[in-house]
Formats: sequence, structure tokens, C-alpha cells
Amino acid sequence: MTEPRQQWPADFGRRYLDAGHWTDQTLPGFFHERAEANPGRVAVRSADGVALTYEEIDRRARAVASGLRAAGLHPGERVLLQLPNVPEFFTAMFGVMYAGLVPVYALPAHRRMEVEHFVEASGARAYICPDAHGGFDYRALARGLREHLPDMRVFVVGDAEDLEPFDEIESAPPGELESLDPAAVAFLQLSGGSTGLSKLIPRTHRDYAYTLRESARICGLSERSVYLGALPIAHNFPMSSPGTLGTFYAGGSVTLSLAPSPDAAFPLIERDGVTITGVVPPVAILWARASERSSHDLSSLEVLQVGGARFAPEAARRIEPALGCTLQQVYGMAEGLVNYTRLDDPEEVRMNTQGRPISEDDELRFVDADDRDVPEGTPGHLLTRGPYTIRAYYANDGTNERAFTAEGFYRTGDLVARRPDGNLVVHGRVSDVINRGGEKVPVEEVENHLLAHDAVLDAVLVAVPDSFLGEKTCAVVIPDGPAPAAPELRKWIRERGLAPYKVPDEVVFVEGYPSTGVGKVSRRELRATVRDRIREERERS
Ligand code: J2J
Repeated sequence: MTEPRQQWPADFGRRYLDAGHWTDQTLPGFFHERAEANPGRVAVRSADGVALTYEEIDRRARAVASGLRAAGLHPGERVLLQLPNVPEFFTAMFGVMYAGLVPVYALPAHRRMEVEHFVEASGARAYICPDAHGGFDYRALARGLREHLPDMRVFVVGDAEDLEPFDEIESAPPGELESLDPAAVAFLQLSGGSTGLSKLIPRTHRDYAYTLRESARICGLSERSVYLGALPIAHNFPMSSPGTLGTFYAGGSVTLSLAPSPDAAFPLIERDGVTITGVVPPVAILWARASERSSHDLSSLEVLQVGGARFAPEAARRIEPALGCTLQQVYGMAEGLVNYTRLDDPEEVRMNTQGRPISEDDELRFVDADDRDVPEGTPGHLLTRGPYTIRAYYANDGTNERAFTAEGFYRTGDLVARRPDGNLVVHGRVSDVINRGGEKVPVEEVENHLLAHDAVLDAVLVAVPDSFLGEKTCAVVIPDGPAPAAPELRKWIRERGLAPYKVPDEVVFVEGYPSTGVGKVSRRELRATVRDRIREERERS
């Protein structure tokens, strides 16, 4: 496995330390400092109005740490954390870290297939999950996991039934804490941008603390800021750009919404005087529409951040007049690099670009398919390295050789142009991931599931344009014999235990694929040809 200390070559590390980017701060360390400085300040308010102070979260996290240690977990071991937007997310996350353990974040939408993959890829020894959320019972998933892995420790937030209740470890007597190394891996985040199964992203305390500090500054956070966690808070965007952790960094408070819909979020904005939040483009469009009819007072909202997927300028222009706040575009990735439009940028920049990097030490290259630099201003494949961009995934299966250049640049898989003013414009993707309104669907993974069906001879998953999501997924299937009904195939995929957002939005059956005109056909060319053919057919009809 990739040793975190070896990630950045020594000369780069020295440069980032000398520049003051990297410090000795750790993630639970900075939170503890805030708790000591302002113990009584509210850190988190849940959707149902329970307020927890910095001191309370810190105390509970320390209890969780001793509870996990008493349960026989050892420093360095991994703990899979799959929680929705509830305060226990933070007591669990900081608690796991305080114990010297490494959290691995799963999204609430992930199901058995993904969870098993994360457990296997990380070697996690414990799983912290909710009882049920969004109509799904995670206890059943946990029991299934324990059938193969009887030693897996499971802690359930809420009604644990026959499993171990999280509240018990949350009320353990706080004990000795591990002293943490700022250069060590703080957690494993999930990749959305990479091809195939999700890769695990090792982020260190000091590289992440740097993004939190700078993101909080760029986004104008202060002790009076109230951030709404509307997207699932385990995702890198609402976690760190500046997200919940950047808000704690600034000493502000976080309000948690269980869903990003206007119905769930608007009353909370009014209740707690939310000043800033981050959403994906389809949610921003819904909010702008809903605000016209809403009776909720949204006047506290100063900044709406939009990121995760391309935000069309026409949609961007509707945000500020509808919501009476500043639009900030955010183009980031869990692997590292994050770009922001600045709050005082001219309107033209805020509407038409995805901003510029956090750090003057973020290095960006724009290249063609052969890694040759393209002329400045033309769209190219974006490669990047810097003080908070990983140099390797937590994997040793050959992924790293493909995902990084020999000089340590991360291949983002994005097609991006840099304007003369330094701002970036994202043109699309070059890797095989469909960005479904911010949710990343790795096509190969879904195709492999489709191919497992008896009645499927071959399947390609392509993106088709969608006015709401930007793009959605269409499975183009060659049946083996009589074609199954499309809804049946979708149901079958869902029941295999795949996250609902990965289930193809549409299924069409064909007799064969159009030829790409070259001898041996690559899957990528085939997808492009099928996608173009489907687009043409739709435009004609
Ligand atoms: C176009 N594509 C975008 C944007 C991300 C902040 C914000 C987002 C993420 C994120 C994040 C985009 N316009 N504004 O981690 O800290 C696409 C790109 C990118 C991929 C990364 C953060 N913002 N994207 O979305 O790891 O294709 O992170 O490479 O989930 O989302 O996805 P993910």
C-alpha cells in the first residue's frame, strides 16, 4: 500500500513547509483548539434542531476514540464510515481519528456492492452506519457483511437491534489519546473522477488542513458564518470546499439538512440564518425556481456555491437575482486541486468560469492525448500537482501508473482551458465517467454488472444530454436471445446492490453496434460512436 510519507518527494515537501502551506496542525487537533478557545459556541445543529457545542462534539469524539480502542481496534486500522447528515458524523469522524484510526468515507447512496468494495480495498475492520435512512436499512447490509467477515465490528447510530449501538461507544469514559503525526494519512476519501471501481484517496492531516484554511479565507468565512450541509457531508465538496470542516476551521457553525431539496433546506436556512452553502447544478436550478414561490426568508444567504459538474452560464445567471446572494463556482476533486471564482470577481468571471486554484503552488498543465502541451487558452487534458493533490491512490494494482505521470502530475480526466485572466473553463471529460448532475458514474463498473445478466450479450453505457442533470446514463444493450424488458433489467441491476444513481436511466436494445471504422475497436471509441448515433437519432425524432 502507498505509504503516505513517501507521497511527496522530499524537495517538494520542503518547499510546501517553507511556504507555510503545511503546518503541524492535525484535523482533530484544530477542532480541539477551537473547542478550548470557545467551548460553548454551537458547532453543529441537526435538522431537528439539536445544537451541539464545540466542547460537546470534542468530548464525545474523545469518548468514541476510547470506545473504539476498548473494542480492540488498533492505531492505523481503517474504519468505514457511512452516515447521512447527522451530528454523529463528526463525533464518529473525529473519534476515529483521535484513536489513531483512519476513517474511510462512503456515501449514504452506496449499497452492498460499493460497501464490500471499500471494505476489501481498505481492509477496514469496523463499520459505522445508521439504522435506516432514505428508506434503506443499513443494518441488513451490515449483517450481510458480517456473514463473510465475522470479525467486522459494526456500530449503529440509532436503533442497533442485534448489532452494537454507537451511543455506547459515544458515552465511553474518555481515555488517553494517540498523538497524531501531521504528515500521516488522516482519512481515505473516495474518487469520483477515476475510471472503474472507486479508488481510495489518502489525504494527510497537513495537506487537508491547508485546503481548509485557504478555502475558509477565499470563501470569506468567519465565526459568524453558518454553513448548511445540504449535499451528503461525506463528499469532498461539502466537507472541505470550505464545507463543514472549513467552517469549523473558521470557528463558525454548521447546520445539517438530511436532503438538499428546497423543502428540506429552505426552512433550515431561515431557522438558523444560514450564510453559505454548496450544491450541485441541478439542485441550484431547483432552488432558483423554488425561491420564486417560497415563503421562507432566505435573506441570510450570502453565498451559494455551485460545483461538482458543469454549470451552464445560462443557468448560472439565474442564481443571483433569484436567491439574492453571490454565486461562487467551484471546480474541485477529491484527489486534491480545488478552484474557486473569488467573491469579488467581476460578474462575467463568476458566470462563465469555474475559477482558479487555491494555491500559487498548484501546478497545472494542459496537454493533448500524447501528453504534449497544447497552446495556452485551448482546451487540453488537465494534469496537476501541488501541496494538497495526492501523488498516488491507496492501491497497488497498476492504477497509479495510469493515473499519474512520471513527474507526479495527477491526470484529472477533465478537458479544461485556461483563459488569459487565469480562470479555468471546464469543457468536459476525457475519461470514462458520466457526470450525472455531480454524481459520478464509472461506466465500466456499470457495464460489468449489465454483462453479468444472462440475457445480455454486450452492453455499453453512454451519456445522453439531459436538461436537468446535464447528462444522464443510457445502457445500449445487445440482447442474447429475446430482450428482457428495460424496467426489469434496471430492477435487476438495482437488486444486485448498486447505488441507485448508477442504475441506468434508460435502456435501449440494439442488434449490433455501429462500426467505428477502425480494425480493433476500443470500448472508448465504441461508446463515443454509440453516443453520437443516439444523439443523432434523438435530434431527428
Ligand atoms: C465541471 N466539472 C466539475 C465543475 C467538479 C469541490 C467541488 C467539487 C468536487 C467534486 C470536490 C466541477 N464543473 N464546477 O471534490 O472539493 C467534475 C470534474 C472533476 C470531478 C471530481 C470539491 N466540479 N467537476 O466534484 O471527486 O470532472 O469532486 O474531475 O466528486 O467532478 O469529482 P469529485
